[in-house]
Amino acid sequence: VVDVVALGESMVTFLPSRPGRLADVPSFDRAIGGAESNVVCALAAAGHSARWVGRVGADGFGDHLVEAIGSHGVDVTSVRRDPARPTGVYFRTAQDRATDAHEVAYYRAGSAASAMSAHNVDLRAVRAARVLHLTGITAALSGDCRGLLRELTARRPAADPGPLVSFDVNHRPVLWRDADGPRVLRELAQDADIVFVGEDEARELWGLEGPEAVRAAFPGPAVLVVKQGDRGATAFAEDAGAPGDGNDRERTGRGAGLFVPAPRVDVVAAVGAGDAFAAGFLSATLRALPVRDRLRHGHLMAAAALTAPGDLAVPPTRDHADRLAALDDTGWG
Ligand code: KDG
Repeated sequence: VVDVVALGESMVTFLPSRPGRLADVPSFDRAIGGAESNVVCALAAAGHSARWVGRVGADGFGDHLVEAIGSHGVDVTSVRRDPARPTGVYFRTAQDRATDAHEVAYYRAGSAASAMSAHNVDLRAVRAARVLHLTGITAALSGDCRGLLRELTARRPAADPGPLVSFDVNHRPVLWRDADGPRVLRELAQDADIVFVGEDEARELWGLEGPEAVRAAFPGPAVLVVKQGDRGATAFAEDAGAPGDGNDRERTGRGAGLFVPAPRVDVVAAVGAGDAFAAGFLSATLRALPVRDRLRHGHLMAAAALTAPGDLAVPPTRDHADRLAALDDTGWG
């Protein structure tokens, strides 16, 4: 049993050699992306045992993904190759300094990963973990992928529920070819144990304004984290620490959320920051740290990703992160 398994589509990512519109970028550098594998790569770097489960094509890009993700210390032995479908790829532009915008071009329709289902994925490898991390991106890929996520969230036997299910809503509007996104993502989030959602996503998807409104609409997950951009994040956690363990002060219960500001950083590229945040929060959760520290470790990992051009960044070592997380509030925000 590993600490964390993430299931989802990884893609070869092409990063622009210079800023500008997609139409004008002359060449691209190859990197790797994929929200779920980003999370396990960061967790492996933080010293956790981690596995990525997915499908890639029987092609050179698939070889590259398996090798590159494996080289981060992630177990890739359960990744399946699809001889009939290609590995997904995507291109993006640099983040515009004035507007924060960037362009993304996905080439992933009909990819090997979009054919993932409960019948062609190694479910034993998926369930042999303390935490299973999933995202809403997978739900947008196909009906089969959606069914697989439902299988892993809603259809857990009460007697043997398996790993804690972590779900990052990760709304990617361009990937949704039907209008089901808000409903499907709501159901998946409601059935997960730990949920990450951006304040902006909650507004766009469900018209919910602010962390308290999100919590009221999502009573299901034991832990709900609402990310509030560069300001910080609010966590609602009913299981934060055990009575008498010194964490009582952190226990926020159903009512109140605990807000922790984010450190200020000069953003190079925001892509991947949400994944890094989830990795930091999950790392601290696996170490049974108090909720405040879970949020701080999320922010620290996110800061590393925000200041790197690719989707992945080298996170601080565990010792370094612990020292930074222990700074009092004056060191934050
Ligand atoms: O969160 C970062 C991801 O968005 C990126 O790595 C690519 O998985 C990806 C996607 O679907 O956008």
